[in-house]
Amino acid sequence: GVLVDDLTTALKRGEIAPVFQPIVDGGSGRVRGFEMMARWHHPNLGQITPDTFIPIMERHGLLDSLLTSLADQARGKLPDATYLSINLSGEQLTHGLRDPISFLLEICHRLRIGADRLMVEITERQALDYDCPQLQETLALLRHTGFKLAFDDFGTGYNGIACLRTFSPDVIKIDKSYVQTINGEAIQRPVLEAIIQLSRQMGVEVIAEGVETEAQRRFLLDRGVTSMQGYLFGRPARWHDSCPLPQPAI
Ligand code: G
Ligand code: G
Ligand code: NA
Ligand code: MN
Repeated sequence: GVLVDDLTTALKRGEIAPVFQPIVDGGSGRVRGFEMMARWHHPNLGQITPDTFIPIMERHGLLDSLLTSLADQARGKLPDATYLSINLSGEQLTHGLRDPISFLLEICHRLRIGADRLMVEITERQALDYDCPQLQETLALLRHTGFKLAFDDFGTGYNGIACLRTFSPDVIKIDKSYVQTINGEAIQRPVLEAIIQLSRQMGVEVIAEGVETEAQRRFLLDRGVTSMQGYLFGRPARWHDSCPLPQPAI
């Protein structure tokens, strides 16, 4: 198994690198932003998936160092007029970071972007503690500072609709399991439709995750969802200096 010492070493050696997946306007194909995700290339074991090492890093308070390292590696690379979306754990916001806002401003500084170009994704998968006044305050301050707040994996967690009211995020990212119902099992599709309608009524922007097919793209556009992310448009990829902007697949 992977040990925390391995992860500390991996961070020092720069073995954990960022990949970027485009978030596009599904109508025109224009790139609106990128989600940054961690990839660990272990010298002996090869690629290790985030599902393996992110929880360990979270338990040992290493996610802040991880984000700092990823930001340094991405410095100055974000194309003009696009935003960068990063993943933060609820744990980082409630217990890990002493001053989340200062930390995020420092991340922006490292990236060489303004706060208005940073989107912070918080997974809805783990229950957020609504009653935690400190979390409410932090999320409100986060938005007030100009960062965009997104709820990730929306529809998979425990909080659902209530957390929209409590935290009023700018964006929800509809989990790919719902997007996959578009050409697959019809049974969950009404939930997808309800999430789309509800977010429109609440003025929350929607990003559809895991868009893989033309049928899904059309279905979403027909319902006014334009922001899309998925293999149809581009996989998470390394961002070498020579690498041009990922081209839309449509
Ligand atoms: O990256 P996929 O390609 O496998 O991502 C798996 C999971 O790991 C996702 O839930 C994603 O949010 C999470 N993840 C990837 N990179 C990071 C990171 O840098 N920080 C945090 N907190 N989570 C990440
Ligand atoms: O939890 P989070 O939403 O941050 O993680 C997104 C995960 O979804 C990552 O592991 C990413 O590699 C994966 N992903 C991105 N686009 C697609 C897609 O079109 N299809 C599938 N199956 N997975 C995707
Ligand atoms: Na995410
Ligand atoms: Mn997600």
